[in-house]
Amino acid sequence: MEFVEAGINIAKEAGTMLLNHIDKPIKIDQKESEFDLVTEWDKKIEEYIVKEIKEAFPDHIVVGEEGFNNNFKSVSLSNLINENEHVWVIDPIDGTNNYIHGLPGYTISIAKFQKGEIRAGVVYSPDNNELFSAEKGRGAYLNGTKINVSKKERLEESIIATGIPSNIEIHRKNVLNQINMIGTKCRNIRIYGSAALHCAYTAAGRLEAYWEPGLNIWDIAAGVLIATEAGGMVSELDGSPFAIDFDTFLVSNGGVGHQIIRVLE
Ligand code: LIP
Repeated sequence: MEFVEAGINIAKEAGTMLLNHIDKPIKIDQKESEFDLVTEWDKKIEEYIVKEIKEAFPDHIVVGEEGFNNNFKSVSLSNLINENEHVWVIDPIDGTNNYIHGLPGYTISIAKFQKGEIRAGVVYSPDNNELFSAEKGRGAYLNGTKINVSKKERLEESIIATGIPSNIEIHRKNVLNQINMIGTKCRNIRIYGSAALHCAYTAAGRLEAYWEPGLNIWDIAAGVLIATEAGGMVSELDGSPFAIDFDTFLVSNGGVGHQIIRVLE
């Protein structure tokens, strides 16, 4: 309980900081390419979250998208997460492009692992004050009310989300081909621009599934727990089990996920 509560309080405060600056000029830098951006607020929010976690739990390890503990050198990220008792994995702004463009749908994502297992997860969407949370074995919640994945079983009645990766050569081309295959079989496709939000919306039964290749663990760790605690299923796109060093990612309400795997085979 103390981990999810800490995550909720930190995410809410971070969300308020983001809302207070959304209409002000912000400094933007490139990461790998001009399609892959980071703002001063990604860095400031990460610093804030790391400081709060370290103050509350001084012996815990924190890994953040924007670089905190993010140069794994000799130890891979999955080893780091699997071999340590307490590891937090955070994305200060998932959906940075939405934040830069003044669009809704950016989120703060905070996950707490214990020896490689995701035990607590929080995804906060500040612009509409929606907070999704879960603790292992205790269900998933939206603003304190229990949520469940949808019961739809046919692609034809399903809204499926995907994401457009910043890596053009491999991942973006794959997704565009996959949209061709899935998009002709489902009710419609959505792209909100935040992996964490897509997982949370699947957990809440708003989407039937979400897939994307080329993500990082900080994009989806909290969302994975929230979705599975809501009754959802996570795997790779070929149906193989989800692991911390995953390559492709699929979260669904279960039934629709199996159909997506078959369509993409
Ligand atoms: C982004 C995602 C987005 C996805 C991009 C990227 P960032 O994360 O959540 O949905 O399509 O591949 O990873 O960079 O905004 O934290």
